[in-house]
Amino acid sequence: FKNPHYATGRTTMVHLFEWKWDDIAAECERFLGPRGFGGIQISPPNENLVIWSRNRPWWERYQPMSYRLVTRSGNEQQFANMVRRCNNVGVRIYVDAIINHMTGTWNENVGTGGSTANFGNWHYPAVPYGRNDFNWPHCVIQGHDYACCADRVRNCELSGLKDLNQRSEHVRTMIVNYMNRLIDMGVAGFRIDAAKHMWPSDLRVIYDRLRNLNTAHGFPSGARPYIYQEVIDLGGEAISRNEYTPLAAVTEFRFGMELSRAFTRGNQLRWLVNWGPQWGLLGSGDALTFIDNHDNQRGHGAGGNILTHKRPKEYKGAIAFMLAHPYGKPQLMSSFSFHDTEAGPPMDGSGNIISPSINSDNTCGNGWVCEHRWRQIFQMVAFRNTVGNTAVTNWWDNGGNQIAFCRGTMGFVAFNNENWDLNQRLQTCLPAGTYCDVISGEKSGNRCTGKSVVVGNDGRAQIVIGSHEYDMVLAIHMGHQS
Ligand code: ARE
Ligand code: CA
Repeated sequence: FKNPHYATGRTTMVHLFEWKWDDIAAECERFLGPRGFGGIQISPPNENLVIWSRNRPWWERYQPMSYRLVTRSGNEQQFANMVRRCNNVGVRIYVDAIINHMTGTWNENVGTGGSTANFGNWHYPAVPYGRNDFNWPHCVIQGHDYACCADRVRNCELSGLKDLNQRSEHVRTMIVNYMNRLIDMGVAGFRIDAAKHMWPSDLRVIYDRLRNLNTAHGFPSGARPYIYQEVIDLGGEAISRNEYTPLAAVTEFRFGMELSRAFTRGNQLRWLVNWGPQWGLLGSGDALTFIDNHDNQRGHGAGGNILTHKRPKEYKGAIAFMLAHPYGKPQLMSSFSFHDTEAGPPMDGSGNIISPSINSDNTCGNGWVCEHRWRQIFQMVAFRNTVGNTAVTNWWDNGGNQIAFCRGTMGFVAFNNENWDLNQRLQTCLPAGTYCDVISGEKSGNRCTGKSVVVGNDGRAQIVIGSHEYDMVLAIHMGHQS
């Protein structure tokens, strides 16, 4: 369950938060496929409670009403069409699976597919689930439970969301049927929402019953779905991420926390010389890595001082480090812009999501940030694809916040997070020639629109990153020789 089954040479996925299926299909064909992205995490595809009393917040999608594939993102046919079109251009789909709970109790009780529930009776006829499918006695997780009481974290409600009992054979069957239906439609794996709130022994039963990936969608025979479990473990928890790594991969929340700290000068970049398990991070193969996610970019979940698109220079620095360094399996966040942390995606008066528009410079409009279309970000995806499994070599630092390293003989990257310029002759490990920096520009014909870096016969080059430049990174690789 730890292999994403990306198409050959691809390494990175992006979370297209709240995108519609038709728009994702188009994005696969016009951008993600050609640019070498490996996959997409999509918002939950199953029917959710419609919450007009909060003006359709983004979090209504974490309130399952049934496993019917009808949401604001589209219906079942649109979903199937998206998966097929994305797989056709080598981009995999990973589903955000909410299997810990059903909706909380609200005055409104109609789902995005028209299903209803009787909350007082724990009755969800469209699945169907009834009273016996939930954990008893009824209780709600309190803040201090996270530090003391694993059983309460797993058997009580997460903020009032009705807590399913995954030991129930009926619950297991409904969940497995839902996930297998998606596998048959061609998805490559799942994010397991709120995995911490379920017993590992129950999750193991569920995972073991999943079918192999669908060979008609280009997966090798016998391929198991990629599973990454959402377990927030920043330390001091009754439940450890290590309880889940024997099952499948885990979201490594310490990764974004530490890199956010380093790139906001809370820690010197030079300490990243031994980035990885020596920092207390999970083993590389166990970790789904990211800077921000849909929760902590808006102060939900573990919160903290996480870098987001709202601090672009530091954010692009942290993202570039994530993509340049071999540790983990990286996931990019692609957001809609927001001020109100509860606000849903751009929508019209009827609650329909408004599609992103594509500007002439390839960035997005209509309220969509589309970090994945920022040149400094998508070109580092190509960097990661190009350098492959090569090792970090020739680490250099100035004893502070200027660092540089090679990836084998395939790529070289430098960072300047000081108040003064970086201007050094450094070993790039690349063959002699002229390379286009993929951060300040790109290769156009056989010239560079940004900086050119001239590598001499000794592999060295003069590397310049001014402290007032737009970006703090310079990156060159074998794919961008001019
Ligand atoms: C909403 C309302 C609530 C209301 C509830 C029920 O905000 O006021 O009571 O509905 O009607 C998202 C939102 C929630 C939202 C929920 C359902 O973030 O605000 O509740 O959708 O609509 C814990 C969990 C972790 C979880 C985070 C948010 O461990 O699994 O909280 N993250 C996932 C998703 C979220 C989603 C859910 C789970 C629910 O990514 O987007 O919630 O499906 C410590 C602990 C962490 C804990 C954290 C915060 O750091 O270590 O484990 O995270 O505190 O409590
Ligand atoms: Ca639970």
